[in-house]
Amino acid sequence: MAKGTVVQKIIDAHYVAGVKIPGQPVAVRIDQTLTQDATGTMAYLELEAMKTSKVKTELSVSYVDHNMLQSGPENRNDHLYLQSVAASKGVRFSPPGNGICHQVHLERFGVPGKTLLGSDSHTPTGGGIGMMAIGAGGLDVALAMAGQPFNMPYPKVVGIKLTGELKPWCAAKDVILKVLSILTTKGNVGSMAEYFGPGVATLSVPQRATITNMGAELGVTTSVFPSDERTREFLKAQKREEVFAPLAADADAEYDQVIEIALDELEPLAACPSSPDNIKTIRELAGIKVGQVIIGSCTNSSYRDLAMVATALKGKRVHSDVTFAIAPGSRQVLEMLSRNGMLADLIAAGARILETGCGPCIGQGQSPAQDTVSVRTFNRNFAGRTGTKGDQAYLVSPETAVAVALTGCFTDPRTLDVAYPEIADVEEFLINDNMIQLPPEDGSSVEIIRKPTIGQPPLNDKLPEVIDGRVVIKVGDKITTDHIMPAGVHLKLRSNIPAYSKVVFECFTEAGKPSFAERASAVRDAGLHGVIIGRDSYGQGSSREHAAICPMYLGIKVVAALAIERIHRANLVNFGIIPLLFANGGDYDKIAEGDTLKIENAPAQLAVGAPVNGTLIKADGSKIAIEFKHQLSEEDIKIIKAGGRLNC
Ligand code: MIC
Ligand code: SF4
Repeated sequence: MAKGTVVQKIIDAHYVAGVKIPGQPVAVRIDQTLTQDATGTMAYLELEAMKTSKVKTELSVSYVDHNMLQSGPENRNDHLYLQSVAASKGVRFSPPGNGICHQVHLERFGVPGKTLLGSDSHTPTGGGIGMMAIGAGGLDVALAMAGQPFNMPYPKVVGIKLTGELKPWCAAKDVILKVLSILTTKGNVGSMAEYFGPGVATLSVPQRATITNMGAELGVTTSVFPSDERTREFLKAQKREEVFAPLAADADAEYDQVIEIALDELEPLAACPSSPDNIKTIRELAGIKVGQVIIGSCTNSSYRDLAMVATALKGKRVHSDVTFAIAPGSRQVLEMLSRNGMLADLIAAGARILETGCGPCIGQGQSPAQDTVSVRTFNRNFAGRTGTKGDQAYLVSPETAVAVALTGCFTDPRTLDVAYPEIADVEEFLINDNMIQLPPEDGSSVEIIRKPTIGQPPLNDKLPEVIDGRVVIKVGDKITTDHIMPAGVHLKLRSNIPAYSKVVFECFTEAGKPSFAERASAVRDAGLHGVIIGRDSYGQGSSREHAAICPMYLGIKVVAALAIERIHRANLVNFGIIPLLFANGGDYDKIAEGDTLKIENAPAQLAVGAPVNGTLIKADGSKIAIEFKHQLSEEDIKIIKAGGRLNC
């Protein structure tokens, strides 16, 4: 078991209850929370349902960064609700235009050694500044705002030892892509990643934040860097040196697993379609024609990244077959680039400047043409996430993106005839917090604005005695929450569960055949229960609790798979859906869509560590006994029996 690690020190300092043995439930105090608009409306509706008059955290911030297209009134309706509910509950509000939650939080609010819970899976960005920053479903974040501790399995700690120093044109993004090629996107549930070793000091906070941000794709609970002199310098440059606290693992710290990355041996890499762990070197891809390059997202839109891009492109013009877009991570970044002239260099080079926000990363515009290659500095390339069916999205560093933009094809940036722009740490960031809205001391008289598109989170029924299930869908490995609950053009339905539910598993709907929503509703309306069958690593990716709420609304009672990812599993529990695991992996093959899965005495069978026995009834009437296991805690079981947390 890990000892003397940064992870352990932060948990110790926030420990509330539980057993400090890997895999055992442990509860930790949460100092800060963040929400973003696409998950935030539900989170604050849930907070309201808890009758909390004022948040109990040291700091809570509500950001608007995802849904900003405003085609139709829904987005702005959400913003108004979020702004007013923030004022009423003691939450700071960062309005549209101020930046991506993770980037702004790192710049303006992150504090080394503190805990941060965010309703977005990339909350671990804060690990770059030495926070224990964890992504969770909106309901868990609402509970943290209400003063409840956060429950998680006590983690195994994967130590990632960094040695050497990055060579020119090799980037922090290549570090995390390398880690993804080793650890992959599956099998890391219940672990945390901790960076250590002499290479750490060679990386600035924004570079570290790129690495911890995309650690989300590993499926680890979070990733964390120590807090050192580079951290102090970053905070000083943000005029927040007073919150600096040093934090390092002990010299004799022990990790559960160690991997070593020699920074000086790295070369430019890409995550190829359609998984962040499908890694190749840029050399292998060299020459492939590219139609679109986008630089941005919470992974790679810091001042350092965009200053490097602007410097490399100064006086040049991007290739005429490429559309080239930039989405700056925050207003601080955009304002600095605009005041020092770099924005003009980018525009002159042919960049399309997008609003500061998530934008194309979540399919809000810039969908690529069919059968063309899109190269992005983002963190996710799940199939269809760009908004184009059959898309070919590659994830790269800003350095590689520059080379691709200039040449119109995959090009190793080290072969460019351009001097590598070494970007020194900023000594003084431009501080302008005038968009951050502080809540009044007493928000009780603030009127909360609820336009008609803001619905209430639906409630589930109590767990029935007998689950008379019908398998509504059977899917394969690595099903992401983007498969389950698409974003893109549907993102604006986040506050309207009945409407959003219609597109659950939309990517699997075959032309002319009933959709998942129609099939599930038919099962529900017949008084039966819906079942989803997944294979390995079900529910990867985002924290969107809609991937549980909408199936719940459609009558799903059980998700059975070989493995279920952490945040999604917690969301299922929160909304009263039982996350079961096959005791014998081979049983997966015996099940077909349309089969009946009966679980008798369901509440009595659900007990900590006990198996759950079900009967599979095939179309021909034959019966097969199926044994399931689960990792539910006492508390989880109580919640499921009640039909979800909102009923507790
Ligand atoms: C994402 O990157 O997938 C998102 C959109 O930021 C999600 C949150 C959401 O679905 O609203 C995430 O990462 O949690
Ligand atoms: Fe936004 Fe993309 Fe980051 Fe998610 S991954 S928070 S959509 S920028």
